[in-house]
Amino acid sequence: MKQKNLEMKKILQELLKFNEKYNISNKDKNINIIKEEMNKLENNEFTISIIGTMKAGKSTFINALIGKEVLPHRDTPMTTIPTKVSHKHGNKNPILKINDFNYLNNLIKELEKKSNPKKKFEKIKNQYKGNKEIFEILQYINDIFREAQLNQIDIDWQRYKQSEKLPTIEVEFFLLQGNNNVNFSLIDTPGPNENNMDQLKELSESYTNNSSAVMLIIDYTKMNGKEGEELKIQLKEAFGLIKNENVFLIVNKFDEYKKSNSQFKNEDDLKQFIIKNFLDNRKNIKNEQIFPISARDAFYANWGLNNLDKLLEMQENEILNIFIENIIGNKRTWNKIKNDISEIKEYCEDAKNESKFDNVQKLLINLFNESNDKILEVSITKAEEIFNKTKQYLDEEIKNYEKNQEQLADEIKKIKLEIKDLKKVFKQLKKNLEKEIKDKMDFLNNDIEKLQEKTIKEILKKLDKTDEENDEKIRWLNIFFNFENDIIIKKTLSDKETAEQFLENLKFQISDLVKKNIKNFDEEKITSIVNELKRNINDSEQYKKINETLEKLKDFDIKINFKNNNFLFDIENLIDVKDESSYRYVDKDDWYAPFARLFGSIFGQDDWGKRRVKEEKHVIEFTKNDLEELRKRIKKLLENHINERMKSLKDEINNILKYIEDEINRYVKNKEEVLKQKQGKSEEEIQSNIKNLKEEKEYLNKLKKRVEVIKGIK
Ligand SMILES: Nc1nc2c(ncn2[C@@H]2O[C@H](COP(=O)(O)OP(=O)(O)O)[C@@H](O)[C@H]2O)c(=O)[nH]1
Ligand SMILES: [Mg+2]
Repeated sequence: MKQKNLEMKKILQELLKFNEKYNISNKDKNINIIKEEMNKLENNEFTISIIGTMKAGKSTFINALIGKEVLPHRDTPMTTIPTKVSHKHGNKNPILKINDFNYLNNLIKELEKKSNPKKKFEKIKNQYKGNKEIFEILQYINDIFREAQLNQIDIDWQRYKQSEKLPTIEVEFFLLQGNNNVNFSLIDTPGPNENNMDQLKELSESYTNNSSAVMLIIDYTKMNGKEGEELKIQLKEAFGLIKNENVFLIVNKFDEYKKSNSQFKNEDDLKQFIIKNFLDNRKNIKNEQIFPISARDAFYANWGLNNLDKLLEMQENEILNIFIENIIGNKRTWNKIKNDISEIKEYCEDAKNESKFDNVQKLLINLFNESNDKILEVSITKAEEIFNKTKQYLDEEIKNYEKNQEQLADEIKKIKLEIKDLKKVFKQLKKNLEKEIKDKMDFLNNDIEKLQEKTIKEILKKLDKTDEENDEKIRWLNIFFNFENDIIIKKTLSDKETAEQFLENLKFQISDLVKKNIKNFDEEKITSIVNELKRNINDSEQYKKINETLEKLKDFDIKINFKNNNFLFDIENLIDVKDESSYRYVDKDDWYAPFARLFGSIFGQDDWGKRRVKEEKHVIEFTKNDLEELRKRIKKLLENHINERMKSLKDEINNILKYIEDEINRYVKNKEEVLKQKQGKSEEEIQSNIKNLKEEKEYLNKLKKRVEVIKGIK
């Protein structure tokens, strides 16, 4: 292999690695192309795809080029599977190699199983010799494929994407005699209308795409109307597959030009017509790439020239008849000249000239001479296309990763902000609640005095009622404002037990009153404060925000419960039963007693005629001082009670805050964990990915530069 080719093959090898490794667009196709190109470089293989509509004369054209009848033409059945024809130095007699015969034999086996009625098929060998055998076997292979399709047997068309799997005829091309430095091949592909199978179309496209050059055979007689439209599409497709300069248009059957009035003035007129009508004025297709020829006349003229000495003895046969008809003109002329070899030779040479086939032959020889460069050139073109795709892929991947990186930074920022926000919002909530509790407390403290007075009033009212039974009938209300003796209640009882009972009752009533008032206070004030607090928490912006983030708080019910605190209002030591004893003088019952009393009054002795009697009294007294003391005690009790309530309210609120804080902390911790991961691992990952891709791109650029060097060496 030449140095340049070797280097190019190495580059392709590297490009192949890229395409195997990454998801580059049309990856599979790229891989196939690279492998084909490597193959061609390795084997110095130059391939020309012959494409064209059915019956345009492809096979005839190939036969004419080779100078031998190696492909079935005339009215033989259509081609289904492409056939490769390779120039092989020294092979005068064509050899058909079926490299894929194992696969075909398996297909045959399946066909035998499926066919109904049972059919026996001949096995296929790996090699056949001579025109007759080759024609037969190619036809047979076509039959097999057709039958397989009819019997719904799956055909693995993909395998034929590797051109070495195609049936290959090896024969020495007349024009290339003696040359063996290039593996020069033509591929006869089925026309698009020869078989409707998409797979076949795909196959043909893949060959066209991988060829060093393409010769598109156009039927001169079918350039108008519906056929012309089809041709237009075909041309467009062909030019999409291969560089313009490597496409050659062969306008076949140009012998028909003379036979009828043509729409074209001359050849140039025809060429212009093609460029204008079929190629949308493609500027870079030159006149020189269009060849009006007659493949049939060229073939038979050559055949005649090659068989001049045998013609005399030749029995009448099909080929001779066609020769006579097309080259000589008719049987009559033939009969006149058939003994004059030089005359026949002249006819042949005239026909050959008129067929304009020389131009195509020159083209073939040129292509052959340039084939080494062309192989390299095509591989460079293909490589450049794939380079671009690969670069595009790498660029996009880098862009994606960079976008990822940006997104990640954004996300990190968001999380950090969220954490900060949440903490701030919570702090605000806490502060608000604390302030609110303090306000409520102040508010309640204001209530203490009112409650105290209210309670006192009620107690006094009660005392007043008690008073009604009092002997001394002290109207307390008057006294309240203008106390006489500072005594509000005074009850004197002679019986101790009754007195104590009275006092007990009084104590109970006062305590009960205080209790009742505190209970009411709890129910009205404290409950409403708790409810208000609850509402305020729920409605607060902060709570809503926290709730939104945590989700969890949704089902969290704010409960503020108070323990029932039992208390006894104690008025011991405030009012007591005081025991008093006194003496009284009562008249004696003695007979002298009245006299004694009389004398006593004269002498100023009160106790004469009387006796002293001791009397027990039990007094209950409630004074103004006692009232003050009671007021103080009530106040103290209220204060204690409210403090206790507020303390437990604070505790409850703190519990709530603690719960929220715990949830926030848990959430923040999770987020921080995520953050750590994102900041650490993923960022690192992305960065290393970007770095790798950039290195890959750099390497790709180096490879591309190596291609530039090869290009420069020419
Ligand atoms: N008039 C004329 N007929 C041709 C020429 N070349 C081929 N044909 C005829 O066109 C038909 C199809 O030829 P063939 O080579 O089998 O076409 P393919 O289907 O494209 O391979 C045959 O009958 C040929 O004899 C030509 O140059 N002039
Ligand atoms: Mg054909």
